[in-house]
Amino acid sequence: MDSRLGAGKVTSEFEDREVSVSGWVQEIRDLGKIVFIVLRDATGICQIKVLPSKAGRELADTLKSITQESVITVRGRVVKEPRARLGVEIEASDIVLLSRAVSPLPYDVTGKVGAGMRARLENRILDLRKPENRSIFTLASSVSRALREFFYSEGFTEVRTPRIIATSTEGGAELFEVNYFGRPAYLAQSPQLYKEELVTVFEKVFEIGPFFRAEPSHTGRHVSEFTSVDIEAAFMDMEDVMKILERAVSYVYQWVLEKNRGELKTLGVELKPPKTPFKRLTYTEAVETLRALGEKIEWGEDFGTAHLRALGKKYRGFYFITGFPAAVKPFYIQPSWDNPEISESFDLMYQWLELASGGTRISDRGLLEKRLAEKGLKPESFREHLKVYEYGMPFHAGWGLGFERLMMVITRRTNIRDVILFPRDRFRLTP
Ligand code: AMO
Repeated sequence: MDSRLGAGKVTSEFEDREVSVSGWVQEIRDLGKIVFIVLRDATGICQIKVLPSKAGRELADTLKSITQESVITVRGRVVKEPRARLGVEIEASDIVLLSRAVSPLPYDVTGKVGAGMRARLENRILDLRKPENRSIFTLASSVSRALREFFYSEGFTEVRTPRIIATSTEGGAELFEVNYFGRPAYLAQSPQLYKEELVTVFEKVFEIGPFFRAEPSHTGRHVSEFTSVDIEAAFMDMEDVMKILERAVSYVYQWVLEKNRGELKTLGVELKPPKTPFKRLTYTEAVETLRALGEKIEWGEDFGTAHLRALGKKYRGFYFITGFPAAVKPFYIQPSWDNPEISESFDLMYQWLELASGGTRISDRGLLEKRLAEKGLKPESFREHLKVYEYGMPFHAGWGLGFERLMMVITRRTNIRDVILFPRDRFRLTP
């Protein structure tokens, strides 16, 4: 049994009691007659007081070896101290130094010395100990739990699809090749084809997991390894799954507003639940808006960063862009029935940031083969997938939401690396 008391739990409730706390030394101040230690663990911080005159020789020696970020166990009595944050502190009778940290540390954990992204990532494990960074990832854990709860409440089954695959789904250029026992294989860019196949078994599936893109662009919103939140549902079309996406986002906001007030406060974020339904705008309307704003764009072009920035200035909050040209969407998206130039597709945006994309899928094998050929892909490479269309394929739809992009919106961070524990990009493979 762990008999430790959490540092953040040391309150007046424990006054006059003997307690034991373990954690990291955030700060140590030696004032001669008195030594103060700020001790931190996962639950928060507490103040420790040591009076060297009262302490024995052994404790006095231990004190001398304690450095910032060392791990210690403190035993002592909780006493009233109006100047301490929680109105009490621990008067230590015994301290055990469990693990001594180097001094000086290569990185300032207190945040008193500012650090750029590069220095932060080079020292990521120390950087993550800062309260605001811990809060980001406590929130991320809460958001992934909220998403799971939401999907279960809507009758979805969680699935796990392969990360090592034989053919590309989202475009060949962004594929990482791996040597698979001497033959080429790839890291999955998304669970796309598998999740579509699985609707023939479970009808409604979701997956939250890492996917890989050999992103050549070095931006604040692209990384080589990201987390995708995917759904796919049989007997649904794009409108149906857009509504699910709205509900999912609202559910997450409500969840964190209820459960993560402390983290939001640490991050200085005032979160307001988004209003639903989200605004819907067609691709054609977006092009017209961009032209009216003086941007150059031809109908049929995909949006570049400048276009997205311009749209983001005009449309605040969450909104959908629907009906993209079939040419800019992947082969599995259903072309519109009344105009095959456009497709049954959508992106969910937050200002200028694309958060998710999805659509109604092609459920007819002949059309899927035709679209593959039109995209310059070999139907032969998709033999396994095409086979499934012979075994009873209902109409279906789904989407993929970038988990980290949603976290950027919730935490108001503009660099995706802020919301990834150990980000991977073109220039970063460690730590
Ligand atoms: P798409 O390629 O648009 O669609 O990806 C879905 C969402 O995933 C996020 N995302 C990324 N996040 C960080 N770094 C990256 N390199 C990166 N690439 C993508 C974005 C994006 O909106 N299979 C389809 C989805 C579907 O139709 O169900 C797909 O992968 O937030």
